[in-house]
Amino acid sequence: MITIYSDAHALHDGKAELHDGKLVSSFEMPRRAELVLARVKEVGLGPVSPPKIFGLDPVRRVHAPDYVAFLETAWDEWVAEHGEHDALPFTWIGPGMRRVVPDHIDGKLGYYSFDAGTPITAGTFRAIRSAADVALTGAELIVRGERAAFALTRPPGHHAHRACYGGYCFFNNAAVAAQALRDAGADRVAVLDIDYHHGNGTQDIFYSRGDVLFVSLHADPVQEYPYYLGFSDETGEGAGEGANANYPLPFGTGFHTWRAALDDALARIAAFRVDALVVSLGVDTYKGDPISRFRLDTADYPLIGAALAGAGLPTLFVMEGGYAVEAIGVNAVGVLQGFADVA
Ligand code: 6XA
Ligand code: ZN
Repeated sequence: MITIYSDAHALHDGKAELHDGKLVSSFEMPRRAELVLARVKEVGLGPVSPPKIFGLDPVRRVHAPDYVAFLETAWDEWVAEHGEHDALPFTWIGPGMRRVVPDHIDGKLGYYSFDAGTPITAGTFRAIRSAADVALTGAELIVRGERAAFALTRPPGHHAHRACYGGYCFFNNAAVAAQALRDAGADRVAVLDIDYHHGNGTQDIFYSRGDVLFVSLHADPVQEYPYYLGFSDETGEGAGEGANANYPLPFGTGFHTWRAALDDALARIAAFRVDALVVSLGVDTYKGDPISRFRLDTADYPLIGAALAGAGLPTLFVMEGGYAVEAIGVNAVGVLQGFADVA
């Protein structure tokens, strides 16, 4: 299986995030992707290739032009106002307030975001542009007939909405890739999100569309971030009715329960008859993850990969979360090895 990787991800290197009422070191760090890459090489998963440059047009297929333009200049606007430290929002639009884009960068940060855990740094825009290119390069491999590819994206993407960032995510790499697959001729595509957190951004981007099925297994939003989306009664709307499925699972979920939900999700994907599958691959379901509360073990990840291969679909893996850095490589690549062993 080919891995697409660029070290441009390291240009996004946040110092701190608001966590449990304190500013703490960012969980989402460059070392995550470096360790996944090291494991890809260690086990000989396959070749590692740099991304092609696609530019921002394919990004704007799922993100609003004003949002992309905001991200492009946000750091410079922040530095002009506050100096060269990470940009974090501190206020958001509450009920009864007006949705008008402010002139001031502090207002813009709140307007285009939904949390205080996602710093914008000097190199963020270059990193997220590169991550989108990594996902698009992986999608192109699938279009050209590869059975599978691994887009080693960082920062992650699945929390990013059409015009809103949060949850360490700016451009929704999986959504950009799914849209690129559609634009290259796939009639129907599925995005299966197995990260611990609900992929609220991906769901929202495709919610009223019948051509992209979104299915997500995640911690129940009554208990866990992102709290305000990811419930089981969210089934899509309009043309997208029936093309969205959520499997919220309680704190403490172990592999037996998780696997049963995966089998149900895969049956749903089979019934939808898609031409390609995008997997939002988060391994923050791991029992040792510092910000998560599922109980999956390292030995479970190859079994997940094997189950995914059983769907028999051209499959693009797009990296999302996972913060137990000493285990992230073994767990993420374990899924890919499990897939490759069966496919
Ligand atoms: C709040 C938690 C962010 C979750 C990021 C993640 N700071 N999403 O892993 O999949
Ligand atoms: Zn996550």
